[in-house]
Formats: sequence, C-alpha cells, structure tokens
Amino acid sequence: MTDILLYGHPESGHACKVALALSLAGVDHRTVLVDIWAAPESRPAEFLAASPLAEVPLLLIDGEPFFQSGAILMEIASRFACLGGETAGGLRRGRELLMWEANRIGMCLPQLIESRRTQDEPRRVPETEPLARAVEWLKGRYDVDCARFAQLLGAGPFFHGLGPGIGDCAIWGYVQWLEKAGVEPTPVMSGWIAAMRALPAMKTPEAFFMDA
Ligand SMILES: N[C@@H](CCC(=O)N[C@@H](CS)C(=O)NCC(=O)O)C(=O)O
Repeated sequence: MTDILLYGHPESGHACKVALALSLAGVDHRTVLVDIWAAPESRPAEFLAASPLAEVPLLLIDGEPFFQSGAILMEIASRFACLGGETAGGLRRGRELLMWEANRIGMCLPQLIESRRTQDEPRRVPETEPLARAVEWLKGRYDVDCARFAQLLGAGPFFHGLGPGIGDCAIWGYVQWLEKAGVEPTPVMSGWIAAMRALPAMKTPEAFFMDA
C-alpha cells in the first residue's frame, strides 16, 4: 500500500488545497503539522531534509518528496486518476485553472489577509504608506478576479463541471478566507462556496491538520 504523508499548517491555503484534494479523492494519508510562523531551521529535521524550500505543503509518496501545491495537485490527479485526472481534457482544464489561481486570485487574497493582521499577530511587513497603496492595488485586482471567476466557473456548479477537480481545490485554498481578506464574495462565488462546503469530504483547515 502506498504511504502518503502531508506536511502542512491550517493557516496555509496552499497546504489546504492539497489536503482537500486527498480528502475528496479518498486517498488514505497521514498529516504532520509544521509551524510556518517559526524559524525555518526549527522545523522537523525529516521535513527540512525532504523539502527544498522548507515550505508547506510537502507531500511524501512512499518517501519521495513533492513540493509546490499546484505540482502536487497535478501529481495526485494523474497518479490516482481522480479530480480531473481521469481524462486528458480534465487534466488540461485542471492545469489551466491552477495557473489562473496561482497568478491571479491566489496572488491577491493571501496578501490581503496578511495586510490585515492585528497587532497581536506577527506582521511580516511594517504598516506604511506604500503598504496602503499596495492594498488598494490588490483590491482592484480582486474585482477583476471576481469577474474572471464567474467566467471560468461557467454553468458550474464546479470549475470542473458536475464534480469538483484539482482546479476547485486550488481555488478553494484562499477563497475560503474572503472575510479574513476583507473582501466580499460575489453571488456567483457565494454559490460555489456553498457547494464546496456541502461536499462530504470538506473539512475545516484545523480538521485537515490535526497533528496525528
Ligand atoms: N508556491 C508555493 C507556496 C508555498 C508557501 O508559500 N508556503 C508557505 C505557507 S502558505 C510557507 O511554507 N511559509 C513558511 C516559510 O516560508 O517559511 C506552493 O504553491 O506550494
């Protein structure tokens, strides 16, 4: 039997993408929590030895490391013929959605979330005038992303059609936290979020990464 181990953290949307894909596909796996706020060198030695960038998510399949959430999603879809990986067309759709997510909405929401950290939480960059301008720019990008979201979703209910695929997993990564990012969902987004939350395999980020 294939041994699958996922290193992640509940505050990492990138790690949630992979945890959701494994859950939706019913792939048996273990998870290990890595503290993404701690100094990289303090992370578990086995993790550091296998992870080239010391980042989560990191997936070990029979000890072989895979990193970068999008690449991991494609590996899962192809290897287990699931979530779009059942057909060439489904895989192509997945690749296209992954690239859109990584370059657009996934390159906007995490930054907005980070910009809103309160004083009690660690802030990685000081609050400055340029930061405020960057936030306005990101919000402008988000408005465009909302329109593209609807265009790409089409008739839905999922980005891959009648059932969810790796593209849905990727987009879920940070769209699950719109409120934390301080932005509103469009009605189309609200419909998709409700459909995703209703999936029996869906879990909260904390439930995905309860350190076993
Ligand atoms: N492009 C990477 C991003 C991974 C990433 O940024 N991981 C963050 C958590 S969301 C991390 O591990 N941060 C800890 C660090 O960089 O030290 C992917 O898609 O997997």
